Amino acid sequence: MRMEITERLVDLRDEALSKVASAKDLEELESVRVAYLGKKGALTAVLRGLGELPAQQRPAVGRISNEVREALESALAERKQALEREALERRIAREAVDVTLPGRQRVLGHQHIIHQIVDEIVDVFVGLGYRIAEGPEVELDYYNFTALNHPPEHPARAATDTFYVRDMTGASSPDAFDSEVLLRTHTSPVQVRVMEKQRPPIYVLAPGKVFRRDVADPSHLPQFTQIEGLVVDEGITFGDLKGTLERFVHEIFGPDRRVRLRPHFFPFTEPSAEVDVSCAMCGGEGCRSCGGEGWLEVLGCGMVDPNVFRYVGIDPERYSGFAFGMGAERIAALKHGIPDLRLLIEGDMRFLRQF
Ligand code: 2U9
Repeated sequence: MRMEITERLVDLRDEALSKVASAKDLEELESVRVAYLGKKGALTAVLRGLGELPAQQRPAVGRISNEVREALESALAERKQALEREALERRIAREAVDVTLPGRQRVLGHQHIIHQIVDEIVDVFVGLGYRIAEGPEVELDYYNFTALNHPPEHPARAATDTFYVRDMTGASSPDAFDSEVLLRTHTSPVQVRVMEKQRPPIYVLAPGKVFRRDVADPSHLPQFTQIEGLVVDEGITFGDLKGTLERFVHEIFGPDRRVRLRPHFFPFTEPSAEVDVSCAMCGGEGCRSCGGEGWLEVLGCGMVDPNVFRYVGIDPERYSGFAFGMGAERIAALKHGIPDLRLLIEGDMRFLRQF
């Protein structure tokens, strides 16, 4: 009986120790522990049976039992430690950061080409002492047309050319016409508002969005960015206007470009002119890039019409002034050789990231 139980204990020990040694992870190790030392474990069952042994055999068998249990417990503890260390090493290897690797390149964003050109132009005029003025994009007919000397039947007022927000036509009041609400078609109303509030000398630049009922094509956009300038002071002449525009052209397009003025008509200026800059490709000879003309149209300008001064209560006998206007998209297109204004607003990064 004693031999039998001793052999059984030794067999159990060998079997358990080999299972401990081959346990692949902590979970498997725990099931080995439960299988031998748990409440219903094989070794526990043997130890429970000790009480049935004859009294003189108990000490010797008890000692062997304890040795087997201790051997198993210490093998379990040792294997547990080894498995935990392996798990930790695997985790460290998995989470390791190679600080010698080069950093990931981040794509840097940049200002849109339209805003770049607006900033460049603003800088030129701020350098000449102008202030920047802003006003509402949703305007009254009075500021957009009437105070700018547009007669009631002027074609630009037509609903086919201008976006009307609230149509007051047919309202009973005699000045209902002037209170129509529209999307401004130029930034000129900004300068009208400046002149209403401020006495000369006035040197302002008004950049901002404007809206016209045009279908987009290579040279037109229904919404674009206008930059207008206005100077009102004593003794301002057409020569001041020409000198200012030459300075602008040389700063934006380069000192070698020449400037030419052609007579034109605008309701708010008299005399008025369109301004051309000599073609960068042929220098004025005429080539394919300027359509054989030698010149490219960049902006419009003129001396402020005395009627405009009367609307805002500035004395045209004492003061004179000049004004000019340009489309920022058109300036950007001329400067960078962009063949179609629509490219500027389509948001195609393959195009935009070039600037
Ligand atoms: C006030 C008085 C006069 C602004 C002016 C132009 C000439 C002009 C066009 C250029 C291309 C519009 O963007 S465009 O289509 N503008 O040619 N603008 S003079 O004259 C003013 C402005 C405000 C009080």
